[in-house]
Amino acid sequence: MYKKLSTSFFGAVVALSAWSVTAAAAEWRGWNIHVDGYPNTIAMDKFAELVAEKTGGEITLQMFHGGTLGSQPDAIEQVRLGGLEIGNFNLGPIGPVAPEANVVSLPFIFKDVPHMFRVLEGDAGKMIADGMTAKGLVPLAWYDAGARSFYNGTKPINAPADVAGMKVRVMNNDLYSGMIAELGGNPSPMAFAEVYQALKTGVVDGAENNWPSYESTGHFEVAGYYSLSQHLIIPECVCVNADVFNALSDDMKAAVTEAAIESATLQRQLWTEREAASQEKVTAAGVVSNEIADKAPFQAAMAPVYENYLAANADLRPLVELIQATE
Ligand code: GTR
Repeated sequence: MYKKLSTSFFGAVVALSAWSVTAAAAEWRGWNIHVDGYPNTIAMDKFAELVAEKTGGEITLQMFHGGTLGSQPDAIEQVRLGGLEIGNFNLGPIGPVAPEANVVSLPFIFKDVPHMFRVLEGDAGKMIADGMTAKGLVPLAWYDAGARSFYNGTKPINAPADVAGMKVRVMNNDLYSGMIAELGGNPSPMAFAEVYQALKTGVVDGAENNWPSYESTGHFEVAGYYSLSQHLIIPECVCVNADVFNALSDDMKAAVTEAAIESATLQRQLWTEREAASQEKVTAAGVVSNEIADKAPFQAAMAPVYENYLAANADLRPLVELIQATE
């Protein structure tokens, strides 16, 4: 009798806890590499707030900023595998995982930031998003990361010959290593968090990034020449684990997507402001920046980078051409 009672009691407890697991709010963990006050950090906090609000508390998101949960390539793997639910990622380190997404890492593929957003909103954007989704990352919205330019501690860069012999940090992606090699430099793939020290100690001579990251990381303190090559315009995503997203009801999917899109609107406004503020700040601190009058030699030098990408991904030629044909 005692045994029977306790078994059924135990069964009831199991049933009850199973019920409460499904009914309980989902708690997501989110990754972001940037510091407090950075446009992406503010926008991801806003996203967390909107997710809770729009899902009526059914989904809550705890954000971990400043790359505290690991490097970007590791975090991308974590979100793909479900160790983390969501992240704000640059498409640069996603490229090695999803070939369609790697198209945005072809140097000079976009004319400018508005062109990039027009592409993302069209058929090419859908192909990129589908390619990422197939690899376990659903992009809910696109963030702005401006244009990336070269910086170093010794001289302004005006022509590819100025890059020759320079050791330049790049993000983890063979396209970027190829890009530096074609300019005659030595590429050094490295995690974002290590770049300041590497520049300071001369492990690398230079790096490349947009104005806000050049400023927020303090790289401008140790590499005071910023040359506006604008060779890469790479979008960023709010990316969620595909299984987590696909398990949501349609209402919940819509709520989370809406929250991401609203956060992107905020991020893009803040981005424009921060680009100007960062440029002003580093200039006041003594940074010497220069326009590059003739970018054609940089663009011409990238032909082998395109050829290699297309040789490895022949099926993606139409995607490249679609982007190039997009007005
Ligand atoms: C920043 C970007 C980061 C990271 C970083 C880097 O502009 O927002 O996600 O990719 O560049 O250079 O590693």
